Amino acid sequence: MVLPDATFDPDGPADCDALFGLPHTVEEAAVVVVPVPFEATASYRRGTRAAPDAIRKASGQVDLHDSETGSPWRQGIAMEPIDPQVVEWNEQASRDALRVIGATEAEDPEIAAARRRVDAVSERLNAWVRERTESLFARGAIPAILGGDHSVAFGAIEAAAHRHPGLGILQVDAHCDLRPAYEGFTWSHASVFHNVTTRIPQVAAIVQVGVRDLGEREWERANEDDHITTWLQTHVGWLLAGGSAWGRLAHHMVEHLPETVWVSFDIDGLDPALCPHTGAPVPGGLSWQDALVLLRVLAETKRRIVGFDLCEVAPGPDEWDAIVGARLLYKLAGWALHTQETRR
Ligand SMILES: [Mn+2]
Repeated sequence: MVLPDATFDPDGPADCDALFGLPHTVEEAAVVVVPVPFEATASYRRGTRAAPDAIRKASGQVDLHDSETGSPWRQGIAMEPIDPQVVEWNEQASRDALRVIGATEAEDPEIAAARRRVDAVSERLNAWVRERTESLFARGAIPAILGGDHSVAFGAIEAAAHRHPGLGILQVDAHCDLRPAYEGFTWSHASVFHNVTTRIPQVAAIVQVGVRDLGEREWERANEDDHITTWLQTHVGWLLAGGSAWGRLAHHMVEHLPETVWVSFDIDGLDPALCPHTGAPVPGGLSWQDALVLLRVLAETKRRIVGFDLCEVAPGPDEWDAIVGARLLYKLAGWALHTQETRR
């Protein structure tokens, strides 16, 4: 991919509102970010619907030269405009979901109807995300889904797994997201990997890193299911305290992944100092450097990142969460592009 405008200066200030200040169109870009400002089932704190816009605005500050992945910007990274249909779905389903979450009478038929409406909107959203992802794969682009809450990853993973049967998923997350429905919502953010493992047989392996908040049944489930490898942060912390090195552990972590990988990055997998406004923050988590090492190990062990999602960033009153999100988005795009080249 060559730039349409040879006068573009990657070291100059970003002088436009485009993602990372880049001049590429969505049609030209090798990585296409699909904004999904949807957070209907957010159960604790809201705000992730604002992430795509906030990350785009913060992205102008990201230096385009990356010491690890080179100059990923050259191949083009662009963000699609926010689809007003998604905004409408979010408003509609959030209204219903808040009634359900606040309800004291679980058997109330009106509440049951509201819950069904949330599930129905989530299904339409899943189909929309799947279709967007499929069309990007079809033209050879790398899809990058930008949430919203973690539920938005489902349709994209479905598309990726159909395109690449035997797909592996590297999930960075404070939570397992293995609950069979949460607060009654089939498509809850807390159920996304329950839905992936029960509905997408083409997914061969899930490796969960950063996990430090999970239910009893989730833990049983993670242990029973041969497809799932869960690295508890307590266990990792103990290994580190005993003298293990993070880089070695990262190699063990990716060992269970096949060659073709989707990265599902829930920002709450990181230390909450890096994402203080996310919906369900938990103390502990990966440092910035830990996360970068993990991604690098994934790439250096010859895995190919076919696409990724970044979810649960909530900008909050200052821009910090969005700044971290924008930098992580650039790293993910950089490694995804890098792994296409090294495997070609
Ligand atoms: Mn999650």
